[in-house]
Amino acid sequence: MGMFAGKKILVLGIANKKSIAWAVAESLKREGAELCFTYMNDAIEKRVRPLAEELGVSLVLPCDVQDDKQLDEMFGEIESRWGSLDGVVHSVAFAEKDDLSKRFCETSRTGFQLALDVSAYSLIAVAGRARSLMKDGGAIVTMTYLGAVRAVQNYNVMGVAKAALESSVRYLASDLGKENIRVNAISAGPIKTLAASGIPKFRELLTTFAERAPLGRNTEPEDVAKATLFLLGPLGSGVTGEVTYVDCGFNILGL
Ligand code: NAD
Ligand code: 0WE
Repeated sequence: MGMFAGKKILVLGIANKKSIAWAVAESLKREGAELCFTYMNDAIEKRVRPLAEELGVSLVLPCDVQDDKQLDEMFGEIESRWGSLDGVVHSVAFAEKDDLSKRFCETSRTGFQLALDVSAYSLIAVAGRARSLMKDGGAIVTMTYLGAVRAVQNYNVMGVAKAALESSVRYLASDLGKENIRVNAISAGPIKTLAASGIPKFRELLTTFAERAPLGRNTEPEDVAKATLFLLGPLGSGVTGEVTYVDCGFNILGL
């Protein structure tokens, strides 16, 4: 029997097979979980439906996290189809592309609002709704990056959004603990996904990272998936409000 047999898990943030959320979904399925996938628009729906089919996932719902109505409808649908929920994987982030290459001091008000809305507020919006379906308690895991706590060149407003996300993890953990709902984040090392495409010098970043990281290699989506299953499942029962680094040790280094 798998570690997630009979567990109902909502996965937000699959765009394609390179997505971190896809590696997490594959691992959850292997451990017997029942899954729900979401997509933000028609273009992503075209990619996500075949992936859901491949894993035998029949619950695939629209959800642009900037839209309260879509969030309400998605959780309404989960309630009528499943009646309860055990876990959420939140693997969503977005900022204006220009804001990840311009000078940070040129970040616009609207660019700031977009990045924080999609990448940080969405966790609060999701947790607030998932809560009422987690009748036997539950767990929520989100994805963050070192740029939340260090000034990483070009990460800019996304770093500010991830700082807000990591802080929200602590406040949500503090608030939802009484309902036996745990909330944690994984801080992953850089991985070549859709969200990394078009980032200036991302290849160089990966090369330098593998040279310097204590484990001498880059982070793989499977590394992140394993730690997500730990935090989401019974092995993580005593862990909440944490940011767990899954980055081959990169974050521990000084110069
Ligand atoms: P990805 O592009 O595969 O996933 C990002 C997802 O966010 C996509 O599925 C996209 O559809 C979704 N999304 C964007 N705007 C949305 C909206 N308004 N509503 C709903 N969904 C929306 O890339 P990824 O690298 O797998 O990113 C997943 C998470 O991991 C992100 O939070 C990212 O910040 C984080 N992360 C990535 C890396 C990396 O190097 N790739 C490292 C650390 C953390
Ligand atoms: O969180 C991320 C990426 C988030 C992201 C990526 C994009 C690219 C396409 C958010 N919004 C957009 N908008 C787009 O239009 N990562 C952790 C990956 C990443 O992005 C970087 C990094 C790393 C690592 C940007 C600059 C420097 C390092």
